[in-house]
Amino acid sequence: MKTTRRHLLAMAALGLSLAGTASSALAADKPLVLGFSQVGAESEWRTANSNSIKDAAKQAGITLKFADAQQKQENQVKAIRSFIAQKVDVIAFSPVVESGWDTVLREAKNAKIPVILTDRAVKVSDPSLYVTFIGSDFVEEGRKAGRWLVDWAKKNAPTGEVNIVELQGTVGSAPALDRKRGFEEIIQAEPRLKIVRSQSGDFTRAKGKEVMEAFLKAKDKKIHVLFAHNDDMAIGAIQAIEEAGLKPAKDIAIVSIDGVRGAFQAMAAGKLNVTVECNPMLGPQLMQLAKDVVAGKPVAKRITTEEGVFTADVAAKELPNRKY
Ligand code: GZL
Repeated sequence: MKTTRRHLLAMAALGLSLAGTASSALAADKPLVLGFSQVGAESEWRTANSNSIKDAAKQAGITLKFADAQQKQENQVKAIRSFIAQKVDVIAFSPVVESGWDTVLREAKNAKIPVILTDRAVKVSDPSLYVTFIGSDFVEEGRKAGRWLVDWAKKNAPTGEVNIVELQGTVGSAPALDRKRGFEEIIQAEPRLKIVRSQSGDFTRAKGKEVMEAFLKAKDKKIHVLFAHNDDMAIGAIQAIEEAGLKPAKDIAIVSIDGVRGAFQAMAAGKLNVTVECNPMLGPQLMQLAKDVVAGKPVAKRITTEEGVFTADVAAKELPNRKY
């Protein structure tokens, strides 16, 4: 059969279009590249959060570019700019503080790279600068801590002043601002419950111990309760309380937040009264969100995680079940 020139051209065009489809299909099959800027490695919670993200990326077949900012905002800005230069498919980050992100997020938007917030929120002038925020409700975590303390005071200090010292998280961070807000919202109903000293321990054990030592040295007010914005600072404070010759959870009641393994061990040892859970295992949800966002699927603007409250009496039983 004589093959006309037109026929050959048609076959060539068909071949090209198939190759084109094939190459775009191959392109579609190339692993999604996610650039992730992590706050740092300041606490047990953060370590569990990072492990969850790394493990989930492997499971999901996603190429993860992971940058540890050592709790410095300028390092996160640098990392995000690097991800933009590398033309990653999607950027995610846990912002160390709430403000100062508009410029770099606008650069990502101009580069048409979607941004997912995990763990902590940002305050920006234009909410379209990020696609979605997945993380805990820190105000509610603060309320839960406050509700536990109001109940504890009714049973253990039914009359008189209850002096509280507070170890705040990183200055300017969403968890520090919101946990304080939620806690104060609840305790204000009980004027006897007073925060007499409050200072940042930057979410670390070392700083938590150092600030608690200073609180204990002050001696101007008897300390009845410690409210710590995370378990690592509470564990550092427990060391300071013991070194001062006092019994943690007995001479000074301690309410904390995160629910890390170290907190369960402290509760089982009778040194911590309660921890409010803050779930760091965001990895699997983040990877699904990254795929959905890149595929152009609609995603909720705000996704919160379900969390509980764990008191010392259940710690030993619960410890084997803890995933972080
Ligand atoms: C909370 C997270 C906080 C933890 C701390 O989601 O941002 O940062 O409570 C961690 O342990 O350092």
